[in-house]
Amino acid sequence: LKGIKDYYNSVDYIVEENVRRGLGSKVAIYSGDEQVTYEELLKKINKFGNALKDLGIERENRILQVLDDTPEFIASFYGAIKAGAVPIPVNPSMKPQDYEYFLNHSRAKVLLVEEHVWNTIKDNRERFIFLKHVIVVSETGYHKPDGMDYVEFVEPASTELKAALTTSEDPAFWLYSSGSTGNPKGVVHIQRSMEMAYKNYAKNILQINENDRTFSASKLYFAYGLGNGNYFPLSAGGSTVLLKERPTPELIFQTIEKQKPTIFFGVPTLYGALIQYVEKTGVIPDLSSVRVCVSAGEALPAKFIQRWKELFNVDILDGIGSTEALHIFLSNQMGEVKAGSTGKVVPGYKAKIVNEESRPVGVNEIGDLVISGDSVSIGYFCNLAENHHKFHGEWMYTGDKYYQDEEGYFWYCGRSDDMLKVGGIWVSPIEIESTLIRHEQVVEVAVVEAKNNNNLVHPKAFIVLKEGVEPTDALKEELKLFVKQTLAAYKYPREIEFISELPKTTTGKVQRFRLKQV
Ligand code: 3SK
Repeated sequence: LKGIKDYYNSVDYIVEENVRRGLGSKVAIYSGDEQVTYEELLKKINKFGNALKDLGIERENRILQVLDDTPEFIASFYGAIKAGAVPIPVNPSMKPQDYEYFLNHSRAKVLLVEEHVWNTIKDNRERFIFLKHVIVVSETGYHKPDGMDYVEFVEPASTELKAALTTSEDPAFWLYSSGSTGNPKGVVHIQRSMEMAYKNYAKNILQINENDRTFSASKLYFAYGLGNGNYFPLSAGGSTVLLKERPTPELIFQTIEKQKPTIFFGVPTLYGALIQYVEKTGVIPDLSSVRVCVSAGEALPAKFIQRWKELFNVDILDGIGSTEALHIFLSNQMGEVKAGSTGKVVPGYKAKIVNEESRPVGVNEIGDLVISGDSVSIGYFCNLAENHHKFHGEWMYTGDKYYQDEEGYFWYCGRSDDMLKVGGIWVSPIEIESTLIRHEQVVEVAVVEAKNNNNLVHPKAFIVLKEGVEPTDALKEELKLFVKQTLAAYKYPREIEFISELPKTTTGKVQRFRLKQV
């Protein structure tokens, strides 16, 4: 056919290939007491894709997916992609006005939504100006005129579906990137992105294979969780363990002991909470099934890596990725962990650190991290200004400040806009934070820029203390001294404020911009 080159649909690579190579009866998804084999998953995918087509949905039409981590999430995500439509998974714990933004900004024609979320937004339906159909996922069945029940929607559809004639560069799905300021941006990913992120990171770094069973505490709507708990294990012919509920330490340990995953994925705050939970209860859960753990989202304090190893005898590989890159592009590697660093470039990506003139900086010099690779987004939907800012030819500005040491390891110094210039010298808030976090009374800390009476910049630390510790002035002085003894004196926090918790995004990143306004 003229106009169609290198026909490719990602569902073929990620799911169908497993059935072709004889893994049809293998369990692909463990979800509570439910198990879904590859054959069953493919049927569910085909039914959802056909049901969308029966509804009149055409290729490139967008579907907003507001779902918990369940087999329906995975089946509808791939069903839409196979039919040529474009699913957009978003967080099911947002506020009603956020869904209005996602629906209107994406022009989604279909909303696929958990009943508990739909109940909070259905009264505003006339404000969703492009929305045509609502499909509700409900435990008891949804029988109201304002939406179709998911089970009844897919029930009459055929289990056979021929994939849409997409190419490797057709849009496959979007994710919304929250960023630290401004409205969320619609990050467009193409059909080949998932295969590329899988090969680059999951195969090269995690050496994932069909014997692996992954468990991600980070949810599937998040780029990190989407790889960890969906297209990584499925592309490998392995299995995924899904947790529908909010991942508390107790539930996470119970799930690991019950479902016996081989790879566990979390974020730094969660590892901190899991360690605290074990120290508080005095019970060490059985993590012997887990061969490797992964952390991303923000820099993992070295003390968490050491403590985790003491408790469970397993390494945590720290890396950094982004919604725009789809997954991790810098990472520590097995047997080569430099605690506190973000490791080296993941094979398949290129990375460099540049100055304000976009020229590479020298060893140990801080600059902007830019990367390039085949899983990187083709751009933000309808956002020329941000596209110009972010994407320069093959290179993408990550917005992170880094330096690279003599051995090629990358060291995170904060977001480009979080860096402080104290007395004309760049200071990384992360460096001060990772010093303070080593103090035994400190649980969490965030450092931001503050100004003195002369409008001069200095570091200010917001600190969450261990339960029961008195927040005294004497302790503030002790903490200042603690930093002065470890770092160059100009880096110590001139101000300290004790706080009960740090403001965070829904994916667990500290929102330093909110602390700057305090
Ligand atoms: O925040 C990260 O480090 C990350 C990692 C993998 C995929 C997506 C993100 C945002």
